[in-house]
This record gives sequence, C-alpha cells and structure tokens, in this order.
Amino acid sequence: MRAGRFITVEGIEGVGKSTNLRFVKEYLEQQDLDVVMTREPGGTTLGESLRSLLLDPHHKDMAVDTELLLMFAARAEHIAALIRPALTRGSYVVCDRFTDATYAYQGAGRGVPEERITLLEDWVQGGLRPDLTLLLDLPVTVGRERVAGRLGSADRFEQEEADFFQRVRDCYLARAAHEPGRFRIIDATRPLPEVQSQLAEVLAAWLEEQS
Ligand code: Z5A
Repeated sequence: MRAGRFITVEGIEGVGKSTNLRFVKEYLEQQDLDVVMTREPGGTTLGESLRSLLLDPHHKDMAVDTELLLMFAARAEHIAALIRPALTRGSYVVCDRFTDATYAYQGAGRGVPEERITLLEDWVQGGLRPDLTLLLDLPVTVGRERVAGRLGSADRFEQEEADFFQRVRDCYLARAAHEPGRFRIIDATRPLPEVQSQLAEVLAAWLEEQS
C-alpha cells in the first residue's frame, strides 16, 4: 500500500487555522482520500494533557527549555501513537501546527537557538517531515483583532505582546522562502470564501503533482 501524506497548517494566532482545517479535510475527502485531522500540541490523550499544561496561564513563568521539551514530548507521543500509524495505513494526516511552530514560537519568539530545535527534530522525528505546509499569513494586528472577541481568558501564548507575534510571523515567512517546495502561502486577510478558494487551488495543484 502507498504511504499516506502529511499536511500541516501553520500561522500566527487568529489566521483561521481551525476554521480552514475542516475545509482541507473535506476537500481531500471529496477526492476519495482517507483523512485524519489532528493538532499540536495534542492529538493523543497524553498530548492533550501536555497541551493543557503548556497553555495554562498559571505556568506563566515556565522555563523556556521546559516549554520546548514538553512540545517535543507531546510530538513524540503524537508521532508514535497517531501520525506514523495513519501514514503507514495510507491516510492523509492534516495537522494544525507541527515543528515549524516550534521554530517560530520557541525559536524566534522565545530565543531558543535553532540548532537546539534541529537536534530535537532529528531525534524525535527521524526522517518524518511534512509533505506540504499551508502557511496562512496575515498581519499580526489583524490576527489579534480576530481573536480579541473570543470568550474566556487568554492562554499563556495569547498573553504575549505584538512584537513576539511579529517575530513568529517573520520566522514563518523566512522558512517558507527557504523551502518553497514544501510551503504554500495563503493570503488569510481575504474573506473566508476567498481563502478557501486559494486553498482548493493549491490542493488541486499539489495533488496533481503527487499523482
Ligand atoms: N505552539 C508552540 O509554541 N510551539 C509548537 O511547537 C506548537 C504550538 C505546535 C496553541 O496553538 C499554541 O501552541 C499556539 C502556539 C503554541 N499559541 N498561539 N498563539 P493553537 O493553534 O491551538 O492556538 P492559536 O494559534 O491560538 O489558534 P487560534 O487562536 O484558535 O487561531 P486559528 O485557529 O488560527 O483561528 P480560528 O479560530 O480559525 O479563527 C479565529 C477567528 O477568526 C474566528 O472567529 C473565525 O471565525 C475568524 N476568521 C477565520 N477566518 C477568517 C477570515 N478569512 N475572515 C474573517 N474572519 C475569519
């Protein structure tokens, strides 16, 4: 059986990842593909518990290395329990964030040296890398406005200042420029139907390349 494909969706907060992940899943299912939708940190029972710790504002002063290692602990579990088995079965795995988020948030955002993240990436993932990364992009102010009306208190990341998210956005764009074969940049400032037309166009072309 042909191995599946690994698609990740990335971007700063409020770009519309959650909203558009469902669209990507439905689009692929319409092409008769088996799709597993998941997220990071999370995706497994243990991973979701680690997610709660990572987002909990009570752990506001968590050491940067603790945050980094918890992200990769959740990822190790996610790969072993969900991602690899699904890819081996031939499924398409669509994941809300993956290791590009670690380079963007812990690397550019928190200042962890890139080589340290690469070391963990190689150790935890072996050769596993996304086949396609959809980067939803918009200015930080627009993303923040979109999530501002959300009910409930801000999580540990949402409490960061605009310059943190600017570094995160810049890192995503730099990574996309460095790996144009894997990344597709989607203009997320457009109204939702237009964002989804862009996604459909990109996915159709990419699936064509795969066949
Ligand atoms: N994190 C990390 O630091 N390191 C890592 O390695 C990983 C993650 C994997 C949780 O991620 C945190 O984990 C994240 C980074 C960190 N923190 N931050 N920031 P998350 O993905 O669960 O959290 P998030 O980025 O905060 O997600 P979000 O705020 O829910 O944003 P979203 O999913 O991209 O947006 P949305 O909920 O789909 O849309 C937001 C609103 O905009 C909503 O009302 C929509 O209806 C609206 N929307 C969506 N699209 C449009 C358009 N086109 N026009 C107008 N309005 C729109």
